[in-house]
Amino acid sequence: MRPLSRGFLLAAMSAAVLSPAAPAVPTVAEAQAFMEKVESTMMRLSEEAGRASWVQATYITYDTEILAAQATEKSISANVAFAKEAKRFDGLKMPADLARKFKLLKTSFTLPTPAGPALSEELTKIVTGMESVYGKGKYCPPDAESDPGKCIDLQEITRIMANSRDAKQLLDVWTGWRTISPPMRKDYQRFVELSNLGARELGFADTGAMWRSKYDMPPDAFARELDRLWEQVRPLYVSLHAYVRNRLREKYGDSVVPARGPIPAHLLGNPWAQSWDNIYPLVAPKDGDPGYDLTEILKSRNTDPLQMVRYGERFFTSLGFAPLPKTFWERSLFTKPQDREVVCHASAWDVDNVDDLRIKMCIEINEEDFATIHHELGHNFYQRAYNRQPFLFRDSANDGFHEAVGDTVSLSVTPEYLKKIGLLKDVPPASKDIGLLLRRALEKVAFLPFGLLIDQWRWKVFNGEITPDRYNQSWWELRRKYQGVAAPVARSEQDFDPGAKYHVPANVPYTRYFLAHILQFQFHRALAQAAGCKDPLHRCSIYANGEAGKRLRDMLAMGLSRPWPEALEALTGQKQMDATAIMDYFAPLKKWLDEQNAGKPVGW
Ligand code: X8Z
Ligand code: ZN
Repeated sequence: MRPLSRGFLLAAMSAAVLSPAAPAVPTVAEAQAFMEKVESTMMRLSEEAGRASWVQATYITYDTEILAAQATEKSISANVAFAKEAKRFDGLKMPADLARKFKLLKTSFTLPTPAGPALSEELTKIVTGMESVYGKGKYCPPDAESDPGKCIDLQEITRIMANSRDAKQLLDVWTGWRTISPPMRKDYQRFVELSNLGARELGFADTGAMWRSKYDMPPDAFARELDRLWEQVRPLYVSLHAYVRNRLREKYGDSVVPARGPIPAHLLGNPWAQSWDNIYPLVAPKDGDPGYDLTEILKSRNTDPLQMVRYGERFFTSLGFAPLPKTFWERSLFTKPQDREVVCHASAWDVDNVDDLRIKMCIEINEEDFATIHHELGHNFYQRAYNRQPFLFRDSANDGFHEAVGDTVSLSVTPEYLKKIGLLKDVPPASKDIGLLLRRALEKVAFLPFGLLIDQWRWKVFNGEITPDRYNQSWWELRRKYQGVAAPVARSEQDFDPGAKYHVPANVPYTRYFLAHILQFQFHRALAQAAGCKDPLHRCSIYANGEAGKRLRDMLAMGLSRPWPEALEALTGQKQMDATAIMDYFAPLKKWLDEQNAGKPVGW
């Protein structure tokens, strides 16, 4: 992930200076010169902000927060000023590449700072501050009053939510984590006001409208595209939901899990109920369990965090990517430091926009983090693949593509692959496929409605449909509507549950992850085909396949230089995002789930 945004400084003033004569019509040469200045300034300020943000995220203090906010403010404000100045070239006929850069310039940041240093600084400070509050967040149970050592951080809470099967303890940490966010509520409200002010100055109706304008299609058409994709996958989700609800009823009883209603959010193995793979052992098919557990394997071999990352790197080099630079290993943060506060939420960085690649992660030795490492490295290999593009094209085809690359590779972490690299002795037979598919579905299919709803909430917050007095209530309405999940205890407007999810305080758009969960299956299907795999999709691995590697590398190298449907076509032959790939992948599971659900309530 890049730092909050990229920006640039100069030229903010030059166009708007009062001039008595009518301004001269600009030429293409002027537009070219302007864009060169934009790109070089932006690259420099983006690097400056990147370094400050890196230090803030890996060493949260009063000062690093201020320094990061200042550098970010400088970068974004310059970016915004350039976007405003660029208006003077509106209507000028210019070469397609140049015209594309002008278009991208207007949407290349997610935090539109309003004019004037006071408001702009206030806004960046709020966002940096909220991210820090989240990063430092801890749940201090009542007995921690006398002993602050009893406070627990998100890593510990995540571990408990993944492994505990004690409903009382789960409820305690679930509620406990949500004590970190009420203090952000006022800040969030102010952030929305200021960010909207900035978006309006740029000609957008609000910040959400600006976010939706980044997809090479009209923003409304993009929103409809999301609805279309969701309708394609919803039946699969609903089947999974019904099956899981039944198995949880068997485990926790009907006083905890209702027969027909939404599933209480604390029982799904994850602090936000966003992925459910940690409860696989609770819901595993009685005689279809594949019989291996990657977490156990990694732990029994005493795998350390660095070795986990090496596994990820080797997958990419097997596809023909160059190994990660030496500086990656020197500058990344792989484990949680004991002596200072850091933002543990995993991210990938490209600090100089060339090859100063890093990841920042508090790695735990388990299957979930094994997948997350591949996810983060996908960002890094993408970043390096497009580093010869002009600056404004150094990004993914759309943000869903960036999030999909590492996950695509993870879909190739099959039993056959694990055997090849010596982590697994015996590959489970085809009769165990339902177990394999169910485990994947708990990770990927369960995520889909969550991936969608975060921005459904934010878009309505930005456009004013959700007012601050309904922040929390409407959050839970959407959780219920899309996920069929409910808060396990009554919530109120004293709470601010959206703030307990990283991307809300850190202001990272979330629709990208929904798109990625559709795209990664589309990528996987195309690459498996290119690799000549004739097995069912979930048994195909592109590991060490030259043809698939080349297809992937070529697409990544395009960066943002062309509209995303062209990048998609280069990789898959299709111009549309298409959920049939994920539906094909899980088709045998869907059939099995529906058999298990026969005669039982489905839906909520
Ligand atoms: O935030 C992430 C990555 C960094 S881009 C770790 N993800 C989302 C999340 O954790 O909520 C990956 C999946 C969804
Ligand atoms: Zn990511």
